Amino acid sequence: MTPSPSVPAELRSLNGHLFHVSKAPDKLRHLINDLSRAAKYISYAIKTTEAGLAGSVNMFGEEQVKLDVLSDRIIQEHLRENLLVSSYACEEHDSIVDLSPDAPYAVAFDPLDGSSLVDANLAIGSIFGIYEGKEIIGHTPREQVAALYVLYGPRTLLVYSTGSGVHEFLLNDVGEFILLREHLGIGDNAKNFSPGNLRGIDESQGYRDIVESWLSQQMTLRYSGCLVADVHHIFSKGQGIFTFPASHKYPQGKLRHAFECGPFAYLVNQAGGAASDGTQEILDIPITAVDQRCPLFIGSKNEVQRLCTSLAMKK
Ligand code: AFP
Repeated sequence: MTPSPSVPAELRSLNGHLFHVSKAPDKLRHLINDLSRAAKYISYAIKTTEAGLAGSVNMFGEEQVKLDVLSDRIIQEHLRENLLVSSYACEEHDSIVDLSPDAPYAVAFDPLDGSSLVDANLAIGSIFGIYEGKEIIGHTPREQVAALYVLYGPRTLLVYSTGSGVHEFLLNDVGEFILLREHLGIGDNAKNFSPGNLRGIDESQGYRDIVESWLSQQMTLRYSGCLVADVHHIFSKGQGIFTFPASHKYPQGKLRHAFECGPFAYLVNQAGGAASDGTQEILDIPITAVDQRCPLFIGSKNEVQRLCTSLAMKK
């Protein structure tokens, strides 16, 4: 839903929206504001550094820190300084990192999803899932108190939910995230499909059948290789399905449960869509390890259901 021009200015800023519309608890609001601040630095770094581009060196001829490592450092610095985070799990570390022991939140994040696309200058993103307390391991994504992602494309967008709808913000020229659309919804039926790991069709007749049915229905193909961009496409069009099944190459799937599948399952669920690993809702799969992976089928409810049925009928 596009906000009417009469929406008061204080409801259009990310902070104002968190406060007045989502009524997020103060500490959660501060944490999300800090994450949005980290995202601004990452957005700037993506535009201004050659790091990650083939053969990139800085003006002194030194090899530059890769953008995914830099993004990780930027987020860590923001998490450390606010004293709101007890621990975090992220793609760049094998185990949980402890911060302030009595702090109210734990954060799972992927600092730069789709980093292999930097060379190609395609859209990339950051993903965050927020839990109350000290632990991430042992929780299910349903227990998140908030999730958000930032999409660094031609424009930088931030999409968040604290459990009362999904809201989209645009980073403007003066460095503020300003409300673009509120209460994003995902319709039950898909017209677009985003099929990851197509190798899976040789190993699962059920996956082959569903992909062939999408082709025969002349559904629209949209696949970029960045989960953030591909699922944002579903939010933006209000329908669609993204798939990434397991296969011989990725026996448990490729996508990480804590920082990719979990936060998106929370957001898509808030928008009326569904997310499954083929047999159960992603929201109910406990997080058992930082590097846990799972298959992901996410988007319009009916299509996710049809896919799960097809997978169950023909292995
Ligand atoms: P990178 O961060 O290594 O680029 O991986 C991105 C990703 O985890 C996710 O964003 C994509 O949906 C998925 O991998 C794409 O995988 P394929 O390149 O195998 O299609």
